[in-house]
Amino acid sequence: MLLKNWPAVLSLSVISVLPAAAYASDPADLPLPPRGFDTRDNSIPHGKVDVSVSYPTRNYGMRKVTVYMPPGYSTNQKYPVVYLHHGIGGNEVSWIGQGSNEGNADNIMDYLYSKQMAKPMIVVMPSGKMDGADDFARFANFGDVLLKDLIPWVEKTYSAATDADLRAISGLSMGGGQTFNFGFPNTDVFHYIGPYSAAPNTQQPSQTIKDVAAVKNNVKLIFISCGSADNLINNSRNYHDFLDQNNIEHIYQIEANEGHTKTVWNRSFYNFAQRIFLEDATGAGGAGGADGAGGAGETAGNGGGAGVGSGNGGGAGVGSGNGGGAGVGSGNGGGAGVGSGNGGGVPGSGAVTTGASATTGGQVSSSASGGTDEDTPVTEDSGCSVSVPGSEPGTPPWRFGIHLAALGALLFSARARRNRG
Ligand code: FER
Repeated sequence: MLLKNWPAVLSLSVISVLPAAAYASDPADLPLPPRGFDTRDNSIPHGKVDVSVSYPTRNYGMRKVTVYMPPGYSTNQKYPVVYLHHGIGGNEVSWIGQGSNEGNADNIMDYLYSKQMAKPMIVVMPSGKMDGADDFARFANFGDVLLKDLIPWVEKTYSAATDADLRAISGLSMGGGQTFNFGFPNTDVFHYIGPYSAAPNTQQPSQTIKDVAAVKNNVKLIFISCGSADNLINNSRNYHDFLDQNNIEHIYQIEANEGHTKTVWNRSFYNFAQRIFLEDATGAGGAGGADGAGGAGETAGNGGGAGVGSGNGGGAGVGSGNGGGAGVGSGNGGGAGVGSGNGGGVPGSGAVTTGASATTGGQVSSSASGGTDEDTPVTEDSGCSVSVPGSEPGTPPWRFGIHLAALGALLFSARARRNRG
C-alpha cells in the first residue's frame, strides 16, 4: 500500500513544478518559466518594496538598499531573507522595476506567491559596491559590510529571521562572484547559495571552500547558473567541477544559447527562490525509500519537517525539528515513520518488517522534549500518520508546498541513490 491518500495527481504536479533537482555532472535542465513570470501583473497581489532606503555602515557612511516584503507581510512573523546582489554597473534598484536592466525580482516574487510556489521571504537588494581602488576591490569590500552592517540592520529593522537556515545569498555577475566569495566561507551565515553568471571576481573554489564537510553539512542548496553562450561560464563551470569532485550536491543550471543576460538572471532567480527555505518550519519533506531497497528520508528544521517514505521493500521517513516533525512510512515489506522534535513529534506508524535504513546521511533527532499535542496527526486508515508542524491555521497553502517539497525530495533521493549505485 502506497500512501494511498496522497493522490497521484499531486506527484505529477510535483514533477512539473520542482523537477530535476540536480546532481553532479548533469546540468539540471530546468524547464523555462511560464510566460509572464517576470512582468508586472496588476491582477495579482504585489509585495511592498522599500526602495533605496539608507542604512549605516561602520566604514562607508550611509549606504543604500532596496527591500521587498511579501504580500501580507506582518510583523507577527519572522521571515527568511535572501540577499540578492547586482552586477558591475548596477545598484540597489537593478533587480526591481519594469525598466530594470538586470532583473525583476519584485515581479518574480509576486508571480511565485500568486502560484503558491515560494515561501514568504524578504528580498534584500543592496548596493553592493563600496569604495576601493578598482571594481574587484569595491565589490570585495562589500563582504564585511554585508556581514557586519547590513545583516544586523535588516534583522533589527524588518521582521527577519536570524537563523542561517533562513538566510540565502544570491546575485548576478559581479554579484554572482560575491555570492561565491561571501557565501562559501560563511556557511554558518548562509545556508542557501545561488550565484548566476558569475564574473571574474569569483575566487577559486579552493580559496572559498576550505572545509568541504562544513559545506556539505550546512548548505541546503547550491544553485549555480549561467548562459551556455556566456563567455564568463568558466567561473561557474569551475565550481561545478569542484563540487562534483568533492561530492557536494548542487544544481548546475545552464540556460541554452543564452549569453550574459537578464533573461538568465530572471530565470535563475525564479528557479532559486522557489527552492530556498523549504527545510524550516513550514517547509520541506524528507525523501522516501526506494522500492525493494528501503531507505530513509530526513529533514530537520526549526519548525519541524515532514518525511515521507514508501517502498515495496520498506521505507522510512524521518522528520525532526524544534517545532515538531512528522514521519510517514509505508511499504509492502514494512515501513517506518519517525518524527521527533522539541515542540512535539509525531511518530509515523507502520510495521517495520525489513528494517529502516538511513541511507542519506540524515540523522534522526531523538530530542523530543515536548512530544505532546502541538501537532495533531491526521491519521489515515492505512496506519500512517501525517502532520504538518509549523503550519499556522491561516496558511494552508503551505501544506501544498510541503507536499511538493516532500515529493520533490522523494524524486531527488531516488535519483541520487540510483546515481550513486
Ligand atoms: C570582466 C567581465 C565581466 C569583469 C567584470 C565583469 C571586472 C562583470 C560583469 C557584470 O557584473 O555584469 O572582465 O572584470
